[in-house]
Amino acid sequence: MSDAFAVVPAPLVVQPLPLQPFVITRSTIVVVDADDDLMPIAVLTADLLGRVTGRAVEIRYAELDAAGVVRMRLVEDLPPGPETYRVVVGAGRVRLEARTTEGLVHAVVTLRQLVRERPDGGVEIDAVRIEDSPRYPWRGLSVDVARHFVSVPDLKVVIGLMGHYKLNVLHLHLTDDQAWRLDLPSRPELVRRSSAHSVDGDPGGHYSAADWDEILAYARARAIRVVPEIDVPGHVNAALHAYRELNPDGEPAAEYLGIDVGFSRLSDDLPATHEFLADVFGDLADMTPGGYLHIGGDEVLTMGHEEYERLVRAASAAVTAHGKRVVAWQEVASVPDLPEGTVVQYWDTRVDPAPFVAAARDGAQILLSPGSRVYLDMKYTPDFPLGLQWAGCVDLRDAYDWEPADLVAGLPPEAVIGVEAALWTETLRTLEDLTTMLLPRLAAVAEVAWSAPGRRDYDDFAARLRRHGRHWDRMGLVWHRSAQGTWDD
Ligand code: TNX
Repeated sequence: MSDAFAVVPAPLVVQPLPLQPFVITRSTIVVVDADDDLMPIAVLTADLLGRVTGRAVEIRYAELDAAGVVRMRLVEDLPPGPETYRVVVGAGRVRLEARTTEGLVHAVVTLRQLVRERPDGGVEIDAVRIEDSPRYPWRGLSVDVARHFVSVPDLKVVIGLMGHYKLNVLHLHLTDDQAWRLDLPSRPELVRRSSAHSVDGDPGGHYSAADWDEILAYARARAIRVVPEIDVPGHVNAALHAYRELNPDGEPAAEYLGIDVGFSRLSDDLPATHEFLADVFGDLADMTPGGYLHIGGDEVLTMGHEEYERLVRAASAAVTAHGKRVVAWQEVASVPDLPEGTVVQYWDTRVDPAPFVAAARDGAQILLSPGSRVYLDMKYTPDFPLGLQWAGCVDLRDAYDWEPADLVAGLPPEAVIGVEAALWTETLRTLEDLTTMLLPRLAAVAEVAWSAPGRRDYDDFAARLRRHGRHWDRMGLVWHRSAQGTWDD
């Protein structure tokens, strides 16, 4: 694929057409069927074209199919798949078509990546027909807003980047030893006592119910679902600090702002623990339109296995009681009889995957987040100023050059529901830090999750990504010019 069609992730079919480019001018308009669900997408499109041309672009309803029109509509004559879409550019028209609004959002994103600025300052799109559909239905990014708080405006930048690379699941790690970041009506002390700080005493914060709705709406407009995580039964010091009755001695735990893991825990034999689990997952279910809640389950180093099993069961039951499905880190694979449809998230490539493979054979769905590939909090290179290194260094090519179906020996490929990158924030304080770690690697993970193996080639990817570097610069984003990429000077 040439740089002219620098779409990332690589679409299934890109067919250049022998027609004149579509030139975006003052008279370009967006035309859409009179359908309430389509209007937000039409607005997104008009906004995008407006930014490119520097003037407002009009939206009109249906009827006309004239020249200079970007026409978007829902259609049925597409290959199967809920996210399938088609973009056809040529003969003075652009057609964006999909079966669902999610598909249409993908079409708009692809269109945006196709827009080229000519040397004379004009803006055009080369004639092309693109038909596209993702490999995996779950293409995620997990963001740790507990270790360092991420404000709503900063989170929107991250969500915007996710949308630009067709990622569709934002997993928010909302609680940990250091802090609790979402206000829950039944447990007001959580954010009141445990959200003021971040790691090292840096400033903290939390999301109010109104902030939460804003995040959900911003994500939904970009075809992104939110999967919130409350991490139990370990990583709970913030809760033990806020509610004294969760501690066996009845004394509130001290605030913790370091970056050690594995020391805090709930106690199965305290009745308060079970009330707490029912309350927090009940509130979370009420506040979350999506079908999944993440219960954590990772790195509980101070508890016997039986107690761990009982607490994972209790948390899972609190989730399923509200009609939601459970997501949990790979450690829960050791718990027998997980609820039907549980998603188990693989992360630690250092441990024996046998229990994990067994859980998959038993029907669990598998989400792949191998630390050595998609932990975007790992350093790019040993001397990189930000990030950790426990899973090794992850440079651009490491994030790109792996095959999900071959990652874990013995894992049935059909059990894999998708791929999720993770951004832990022990060392990340600012939006610039976040974007430095995300870009360019997020684009690599997105292509692994979206594009079929036969469509993936590192050199081709790196060539396409060059144009994305220009785009990030234009957006004023701080990013890392990995030595493994090819960038403008
Ligand atoms: C492991 S991944 C953790 C997190 C850390 C991360 C740092 C996982 C389930 N647990 O608590 O933040 O490593 O890379």
